[in-house]
Amino acid sequence: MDFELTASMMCADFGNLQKEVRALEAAGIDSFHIDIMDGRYVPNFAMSLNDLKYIARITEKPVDVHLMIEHPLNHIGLFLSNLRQGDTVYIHPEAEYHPSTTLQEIINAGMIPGIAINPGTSIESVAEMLRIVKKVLVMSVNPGNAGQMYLSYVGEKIERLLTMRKRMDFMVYWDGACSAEKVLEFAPKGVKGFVLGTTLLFGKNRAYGDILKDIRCMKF
Ligand code: S6P
Ligand code: MG
Repeated sequence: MDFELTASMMCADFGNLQKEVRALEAAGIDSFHIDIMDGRYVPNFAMSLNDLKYIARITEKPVDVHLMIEHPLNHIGLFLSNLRQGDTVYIHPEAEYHPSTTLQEIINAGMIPGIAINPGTSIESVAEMLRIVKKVLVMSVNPGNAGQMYLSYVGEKIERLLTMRKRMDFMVYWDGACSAEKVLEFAPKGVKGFVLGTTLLFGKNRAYGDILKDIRCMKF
């Protein structure tokens, strides 16, 4: 089964960030997910520009930046200038007056454009953007915090996006409360990647390599 596993770095041990990155690389993680927050668009701060710079500098793996900030266009250059071609930037369309302009900036810089859609955001409200982006990050929890409960009404939206994807050129990614059961159910349906946080990867007292191996070896 071909799917990607991404580490949600806001859940990592910040006292040992370099060690965490190395351990996840050795465990076979596909990429690093960086949750940037401004305390306004979401009621939390989590990670910021310096965390992104540090992780992007010490790893060769792709980085995906999840911008949970108001008006990302105002600061997009700061983020883009610290990424490599092929890294991903997700914006939340409702945080921007002209999200298509911001997405175009991301494309012009050679990065992969993505939108993150909240549990309460309908597909209809982002329909045109599905023609611009390469990735759709479906939030299965409300944005802002790790360790929340899966919101089951999001499942139907994911199924609809997976059907639409066949006619368009985007891939669907999962963010929030991702368990092994969700990977088992949704990878075969076509979800391309899963962001792993406290539900499955961090704080488990198990080696990251064993956890990732168990996920990849499940009987799909
Ligand atoms: C939430 C953020 C996510 C979380 C991740 C945590 O605002 O975008 O990336 O960090 O979902 O995973 P978990 O398993 O703790 O919910
Ligand atoms: Mg995220």
